[in-house]
Amino acid sequence: MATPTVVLLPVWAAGHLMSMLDAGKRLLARSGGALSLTVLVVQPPGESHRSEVAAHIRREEASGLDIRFHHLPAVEPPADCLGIEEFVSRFVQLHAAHVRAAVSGLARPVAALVLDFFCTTMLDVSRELAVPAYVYVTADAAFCALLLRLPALHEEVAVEFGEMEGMVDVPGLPPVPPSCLPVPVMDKKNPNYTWFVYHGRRFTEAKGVIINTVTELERSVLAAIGDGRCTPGVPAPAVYPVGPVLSVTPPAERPHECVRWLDAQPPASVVLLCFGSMGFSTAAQAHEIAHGLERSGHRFLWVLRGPPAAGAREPSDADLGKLLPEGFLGRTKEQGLVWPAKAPQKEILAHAAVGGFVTHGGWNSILESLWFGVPMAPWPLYAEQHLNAFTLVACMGVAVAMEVDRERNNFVAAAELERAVKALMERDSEEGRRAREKAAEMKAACRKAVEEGGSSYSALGRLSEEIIKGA
Ligand code: UPG
Repeated sequence: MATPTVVLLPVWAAGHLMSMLDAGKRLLARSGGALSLTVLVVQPPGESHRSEVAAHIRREEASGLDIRFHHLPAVEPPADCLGIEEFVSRFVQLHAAHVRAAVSGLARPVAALVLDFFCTTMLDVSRELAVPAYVYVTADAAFCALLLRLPALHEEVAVEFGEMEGMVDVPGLPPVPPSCLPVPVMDKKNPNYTWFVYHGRRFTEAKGVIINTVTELERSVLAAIGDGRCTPGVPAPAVYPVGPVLSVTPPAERPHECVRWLDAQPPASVVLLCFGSMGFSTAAQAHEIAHGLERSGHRFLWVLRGPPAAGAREPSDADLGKLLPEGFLGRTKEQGLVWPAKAPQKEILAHAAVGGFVTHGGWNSILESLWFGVPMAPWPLYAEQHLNAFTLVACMGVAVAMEVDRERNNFVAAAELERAVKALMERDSEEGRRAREKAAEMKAACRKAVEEGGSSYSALGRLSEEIIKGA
């Protein structure tokens, strides 16, 4: 009989696609050849996404692993969407007939369907086809707990969360200040919010929830999900914390310019600033960052770029000159490097010269930082990043807090950045010392988790057995 296959349905954004593909590959390896992998590829809207996805697929196809890519027919994107969460959810929903046809037409027996958390509408397809379905959460368990809890919270909190009295109760987390909730949760009238409530409700219909996290990192919130405290009255979903799922590839043969620059810096002396796949570069904010860094006196590597969709061309020195204060690049020649394009973040975090990371707090960036034991100062911008910033400081203790003005487009003043960088980097800072120690502890925990006998290794084993049993 043909090897049963696990069908993955990822969304196309790099932070989702790569994470899910890697988790799938680990499952494949853990099954010892008992399972194969089929990836349903949604044709993403927009040329830049399409070529990025095509490049990932080419790389995976060359890997020689038992992975097949099944391209779904192109679908007209939904019109009149108010935000990205609504857009992604509706766009995926429009693929239902194609997903049904693809899954039912596969030559191999389908053992399970694994859906990105934005794809819960496809639980209907899995039910129709009687295929067990799992949800894959590319973010952390805290976010998963909030989503599971959201349908009930929606009933309990009559006003907007931003106007409520007191704190938000998410089992397994300390009381959450409403100002730390994810962006889509902050406006109940927005369809993005409605979609979050929808996905949270549907998570419990899945056979299990696979989370890219580590038990040792989020023990109490994982326990709260597992024992049903986040979903009273509904059977708790099985939880599989299988992280950190990161594709750490060997360094390039010819070291990247950023890495060569780091080679010349003392150990743990450089603060990295990098803001995810979308980048972040408004002129007003760039000025504040520049002043803050310069005044901090610490060495820095600043990845300064805007969203890739804004144009294929990365900013030139002349463009940078317009974004940065006059004379900044000249004055800080010895202190730092401003890199105006996508940088090899994992290689940079792996470098001994890096001692701290100012990050937008995307979950992949957080896991990469912890994998290399680098403490952080979170600067949340969008999606669930404000909640991540809260858990990094309040639960995990691996970061120093930085004051971000949510009312002003997440503005951080130069003086605040200077303070946070000093707190993060200076040897005699108590806050920094605690974050460094915790980050070192979590580095060890993350590495142990994926080794034989580790928590994530075992969770992946349980998942693989469960899927094989049902195949
Ligand atoms: N990266 C680089 N170089 C850069 C910028 C980014 O290599 O110059 C990489 C980085 O190493 C990481 C990825 O790009 O692997 C970025 O992933 P992540 O940190 O998760 O950020 P986003 O791409 O913004 O991720 C989206 C959401 C985020 C969420 C994540 C997972 O914005 O909030 O946690 O998806 O669901």
